[in-house]
Amino acid sequence: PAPRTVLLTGAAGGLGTLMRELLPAYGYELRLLDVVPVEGEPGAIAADLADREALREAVRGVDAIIHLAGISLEAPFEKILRANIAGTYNLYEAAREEGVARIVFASSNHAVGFTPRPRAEDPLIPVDTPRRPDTHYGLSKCFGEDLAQLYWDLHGVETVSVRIGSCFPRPTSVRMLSVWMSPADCARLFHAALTAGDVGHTVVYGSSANTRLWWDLSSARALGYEPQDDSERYAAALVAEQGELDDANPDHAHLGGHFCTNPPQWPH
Ligand code: NAI
Ligand code: 15L
Repeated sequence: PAPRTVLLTGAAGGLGTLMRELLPAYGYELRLLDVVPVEGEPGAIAADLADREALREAVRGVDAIIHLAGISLEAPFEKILRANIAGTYNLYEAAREEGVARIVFASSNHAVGFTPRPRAEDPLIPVDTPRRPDTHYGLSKCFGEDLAQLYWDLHGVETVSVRIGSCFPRPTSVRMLSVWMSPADCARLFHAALTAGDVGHTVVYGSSANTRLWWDLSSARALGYEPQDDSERYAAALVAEQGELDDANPDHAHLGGHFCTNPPQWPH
């Protein structure tokens, strides 16, 4: 049966806020969790991913989990270890103990961030390209994908790991023209990931059907995902402002962009 009750971790964050708005239209009842208060949602669970008891209670009775909580930029290893590595482990343990069937894991393009950016005529980057994390942050997403594989093989907990490109209301850089996922397409992809049959552990890239796409969306499409958006309608304005990607600019050399050279730091 299709999942109805879904725990959304990281509900206070940028993506969590967008998904809180968009996912209920698909018929989901969302249970919200974040370490900080979720604006306008007094019923949200305030819990840290370090708190195993709280996680166990939070996942009890849900059909599935969308796991967005964690540090979403670069940070000292100790912080990444606590929030993203141990925190994701704690969530998977809670899911296993409580019999939750499926998790949608917010992985990131930064798990493969040091992959060279494909140039014109190069093939799209396949989903089984070797991991090349660009940061401690990207490394934690590699861990999450491997954890998901282990929990499928060993415990039968299913996961779709979504290597999200850039999911924001609109693209704000020329790089983002290649990796952007519109919020509406993200909701479509999460819905496909929650409802497709027999996913085991499936890794997909998460983006819209961008004209300038760098990676292969076929594993996402195989889940039933049909992206409706294309960043190209923002291209003229962004290129006029920033110029085309430059082969001589190290910030433009890899999928991970500036994360490979000067990664943005988690402010907290
Ligand atoms: P965000 O930084 O806006 O939101 C993350 C949320 O997680 C925050 O509300 C924060 O309070 C919460 N959080 C952090 N540590 C926690 C802990 N120890 N316990 C409980 N909650 C904790 O990030 P955003 O953009 O919403 O991203 C959501 C997820 O998607 C993240 O896992 C991120 O790595 C991933 N992602 C997002 C992309 C994007 O374009 N927005 C791209 C690739 C991956
Ligand atoms: C990510 O993984 C970050 O969480 C997000 O804030 C963006 O920076 C995105 O990657 C990106 O690559 O643009």
